[in-house]
Amino acid sequence: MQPWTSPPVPVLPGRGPALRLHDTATRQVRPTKPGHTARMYVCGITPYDATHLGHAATYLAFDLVHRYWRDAGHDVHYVQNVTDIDDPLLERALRDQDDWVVLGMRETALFREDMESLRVLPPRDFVGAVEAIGEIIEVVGKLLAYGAAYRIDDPEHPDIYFDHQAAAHFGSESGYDEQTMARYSAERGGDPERPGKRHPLDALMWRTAREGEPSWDSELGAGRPGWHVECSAIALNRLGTGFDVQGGGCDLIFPHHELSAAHAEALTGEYPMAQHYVHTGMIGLGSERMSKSKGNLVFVSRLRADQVDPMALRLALLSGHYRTDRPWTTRMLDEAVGRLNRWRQAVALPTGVPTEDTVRRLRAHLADDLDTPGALAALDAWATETLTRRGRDVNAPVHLQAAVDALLGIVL
Ligand code: 5CA
Ligand code: ZN
Repeated sequence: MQPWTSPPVPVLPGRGPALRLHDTATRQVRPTKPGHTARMYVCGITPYDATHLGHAATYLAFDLVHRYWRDAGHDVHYVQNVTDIDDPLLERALRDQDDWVVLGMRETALFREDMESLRVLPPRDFVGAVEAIGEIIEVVGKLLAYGAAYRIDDPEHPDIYFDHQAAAHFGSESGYDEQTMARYSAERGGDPERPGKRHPLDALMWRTAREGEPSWDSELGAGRPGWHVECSAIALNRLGTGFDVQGGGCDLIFPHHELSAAHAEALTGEYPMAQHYVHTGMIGLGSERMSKSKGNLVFVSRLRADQVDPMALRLALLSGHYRTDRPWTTRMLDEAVGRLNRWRQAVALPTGVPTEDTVRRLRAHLADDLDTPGALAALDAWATETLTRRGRDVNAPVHLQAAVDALLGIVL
């Protein structure tokens, strides 16, 4: 798919420390150690509805990773998928008497616009499941041949499932016990009760054609792909195994990322698929998590239509730490507008206090598992000082603007 257009990114003098991120698999904040090319895969949208603030917060967190690595001199190979064929898309299309292809295209186009408005750097590869069907078929075929996948004993629908015991490290990504896995599998798109499976946690890889559903002909028989194998195939074919970061919201820890990693292990014989599994907290509305299935959504596009400054929205979503579950409130937006105004007033002055120390602190906070509250506080301090005592550095306003743009993606 065509990704969106990249905003320009200023190049800053100097470097910060190595980026440390929390890894779900080891439950530790550990340094990332990318080579010249840093490799990141982030799970993309299922385009049956518009981008809400939860999605936006998640992609903003990984945008900071992208930006930090670039600032550290890395070339970043960023891959993101679009789950443009899956049950929720088909269900929504049926409900609204829409064509599922058109629905997916429309919501993906809106997502691109939303990401562009928020100045999120685009992935190098933006890949729809439909355009990756051939790759997915190949992966499923190999896993069948290796005995890591099997057809269930159902003459009408002999779907193909992954034998989760084929991956020696199954369970190591989430660290969940079997009971927790069973619960999440039932809640998050799995089918533990499906008769004919060898084990309730085995995951669908290829769903044979059903009346009224789209399907693709293949040597596996006509059908459509399961969800987890989509991300394994798309990631491995572009990044190889052992890539630096696998990302997404914490709702994807299990089963999605566990199974994607297990598919990769069974396929390549190598472990781990990713050096860091990085998960964002959930944005809520009121007391509930914002989710398409609950319908309690605030859309980025709606706020844009209401003339909300996307930079204020970006700042509001970055004001909390990415790993904390946090509710969205209009107060967050009001505070971000106030903060942005102060910063803009400060950089509009002809001189300011020198920025070296502020930029050093900004980088240090970001390197510390994306401590955005700390990073914003460092910038607040610079703005307050500049507004009260002005400072004499004629380059300070321009330098600060460049740093805030490059590292936080905010244009003042
Ligand atoms: N297509 C799959 C991933 S392969 C999917 O989960 N799509 S999604 O549209 O449901 O979500 C897109 C991304 O937003 C995922 O990384 C998901 O974890 C994240 N996300 C969804 N809801 C929230 C929320 N309330 N807060 C933060 N992130 C969220
Ligand atoms: Zn995914």
